[in-house]
Amino acid sequence: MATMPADRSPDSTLALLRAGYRFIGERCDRYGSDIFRTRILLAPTVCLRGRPAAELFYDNERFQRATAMPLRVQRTLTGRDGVQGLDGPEHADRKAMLMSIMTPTAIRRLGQLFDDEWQTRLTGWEGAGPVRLYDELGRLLTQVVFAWAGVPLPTSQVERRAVELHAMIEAPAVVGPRHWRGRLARYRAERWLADLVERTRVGTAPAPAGSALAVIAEHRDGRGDLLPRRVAAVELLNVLRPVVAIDQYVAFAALALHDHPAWRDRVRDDDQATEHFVQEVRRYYPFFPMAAARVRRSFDWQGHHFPRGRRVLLDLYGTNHHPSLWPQPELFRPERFADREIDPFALIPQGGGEHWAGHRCAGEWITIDLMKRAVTNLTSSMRYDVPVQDLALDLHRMPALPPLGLTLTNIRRTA
Ligand code: HEM
Ligand code: MYR
Repeated sequence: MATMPADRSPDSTLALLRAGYRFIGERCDRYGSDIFRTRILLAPTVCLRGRPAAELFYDNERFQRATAMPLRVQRTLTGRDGVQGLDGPEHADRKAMLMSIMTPTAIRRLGQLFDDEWQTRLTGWEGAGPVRLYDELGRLLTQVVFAWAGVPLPTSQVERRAVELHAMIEAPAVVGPRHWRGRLARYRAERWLADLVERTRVGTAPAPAGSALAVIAEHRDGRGDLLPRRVAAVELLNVLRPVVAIDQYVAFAALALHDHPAWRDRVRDDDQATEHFVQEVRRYYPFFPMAAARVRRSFDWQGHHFPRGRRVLLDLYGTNHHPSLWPQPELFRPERFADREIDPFALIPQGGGEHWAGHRCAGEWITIDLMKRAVTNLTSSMRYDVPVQDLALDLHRMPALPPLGLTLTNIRRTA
């Protein structure tokens, strides 16, 4: 057996929370190895990055998701008993339910709602004071995704639900009040949505056919059973929450346009260039740092032993920045996508492998579509100034938003 480099420290949980996105990458660089051992949450853990590692990690025969996700992440970001922690036929059934919501027609409808709402809000941004893009997009996406998912939301509640969903997204990797806000937000949102699912089932809150609410409330599993309503609420939140999280990618796209102004002209009226730009935003900017799994059955790989039950973390950020996959990975260069196919194990900001058979993100197409629309709206229908502000990304923080969520001023409509 080859020796796996090992972290010396008795436990690296705090180091991980402190180091953030570079935790795995820094150690891989130091050890000269894309695999090393450490202890996280007091248990031995293997950390991996790179293409072969991603291919290994998404092999369902070797890894499972049951008990893989730390509880603090389940209690805030993902919820418990949802698709993220399922394996085998149960996962296939739940994932098929979610993927059935993501038809090309449904994605187009969501995109149309997004563009229409952007235009409506643009009227309000014109002549207004500074607009914090992250916060404003959070509210915009909340309004749009609730309407799309068939979940009733009075205008007066948009702000509250946006804050609630942001609280879940910002909570998993921090300690203190920000973490507890996320737990409370999830507790409240699950209760409210479980009640809505119940009312949909008995017919007092009917949901439009094909909407996420209808599909999830009415879904029957392999045994013909409805989902417990709390689990249905978790899955509904698995659609609502991450669509709102796209506001971070929109803020990152605006940041990239600011740092690389030549791309404002290059993306205008050019779908290919817009696509390359969006893919590079997904590759370059830090978002979901790592994915977690457990060894299902012991095996050996590249001379290393993986015992049954061992937790494994795959560095998503580090794989997207791996020098052997991405020449000059720290340069933002959308043109790198002009002459390369998308490799499902190399560009993995939303997980790798397959959508139906594996745990790859169910909302990847929605994310790309809405990001492209956002880039088009930012470049073709408006002009704005980016006032002096701290725009530095803080890779120590997960998620790594710029401090003011990117503030824009002097917004005016151009088309
Ligand atoms: C899973 C990232 C948007 C729904 C994931 C995973 C990542 C991810 C890293 C886990 C992959 C793994 O476990 O191996 C992101 C990012 C997004 C985003 C960065 C940008 C905002 C979305 C959207 C939706 C969505 C818009 C739904 C509309 C899901 C679901 C899963 C998932 C349901 C669980 C899939 C499974 O376990 O089989 N996402 N996602 N995500 N995502 Fe996303
Ligand atoms: C979603 O809402 O599912 C998509 C976006 C969430 C981004 C959260 C980023 C920080 C998460 C740290 C979790 C570590 C997981 C092992």
